[in-house]
Parts: sequence; C-alpha cells; structure tokens
Amino acid sequence: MRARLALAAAGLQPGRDVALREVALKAKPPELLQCSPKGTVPVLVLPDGAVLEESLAIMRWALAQADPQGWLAGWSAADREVMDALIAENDGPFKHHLDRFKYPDRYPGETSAEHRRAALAPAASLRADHDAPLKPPPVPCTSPGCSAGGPSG
Ligand SMILES: N[C@@H](CCC(=O)N[C@@H](CS)C(=O)NCC(=O)O)C(=O)O
Repeated sequence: MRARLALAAAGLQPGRDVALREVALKAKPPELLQCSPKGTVPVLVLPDGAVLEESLAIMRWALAQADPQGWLAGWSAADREVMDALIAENDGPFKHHLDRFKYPDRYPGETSAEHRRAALAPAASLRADHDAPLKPPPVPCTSPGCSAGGPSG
C-alpha cells in the first residue's frame, strides 16, 4: 500500500506510467517469482530491468522521480533520522509482534496476548511524546504570484 501511495504522490499513474499487476499471494504467478524469488509484494521492475523488491525502495525511487508534496524533500537530516527510526521500529519489532498476534496459527507455541502487549508498548511511548519530533516542512506553493517558498525558502 505504501509503495502505491508513493507512486501516486509522485504523479505516476497506473496504466500510463506504470503497469500495475495484482497477484494472488496464495498462488504466486511464475512471473513474480522470476523477477523476485523471495515472492513478496510489492515488486517494481524498472525499464532497465532493475528490480526493486522492497516497498521502501519503491517509495524512494518514486519520490526521486517527483516529490511535489515534499514527502522526502525538504526534511532536515535529523528529521530523516527520526523518520527512518520510526519506520524501522514499525517494520521490525512492531511487525514481528503484530504477525504473531494476528496469525497465531502460523506461530505455534507463541502466545498471542503476549505479542499484543509487546506490540502496543512502543505505540504507548509514541503517544506519550506525540507533540515531539516531526514538524512538516512547508509544501512549496506553485501558484503564480505566490511568494511563499519551498522548504528551504
Ligand atoms: N519488507 C517487505 C515486506 C513485504 C511483504 O511481506 N509483503 C507481504 C504482503 S503485504 C507479502 O508479500 N506476503 C506474502 C508472503 O510473504 O508470502 C516490503 O516492505 O516490501
């Protein structure tokens, strides 16, 4: 989902700029496994044949093409570090516990309730400093005559 959002934020339209192929994860098509043997989605095949097989890599590629809403452009290095840490927490420990809470049948011997507690702990600390870290940079104004600059001006 986040890869699709980044493609949309970059103004890349399915059918015009990118070909979108839905796949059934229960019956992964051979074309998917040929491009990316690890068999997870999303996968993006670039015109030069390079394969991006991580959603974050697809997001970064899309936003490098265009980033009119300032999803990445305009943030300070310190803000980027905070963002990267939040994403790493979400993709790492939180996802680990979420999967074991949501799909206990896939993880025999694990206790769903314990993973629920472990997943919620970082969320509680995030709520505690909800005022803190990130203040978005201004979105550049592109209206004619508008004097408000982009993130750096
Ligand atoms: N770290 C990967 C995770 C990809 C992932 O696990 N995708 C899920 C769908 S949301 C998937 O393809 N599951 C199928 C499987 O693991 O067989 C990314 O962000 O792209």
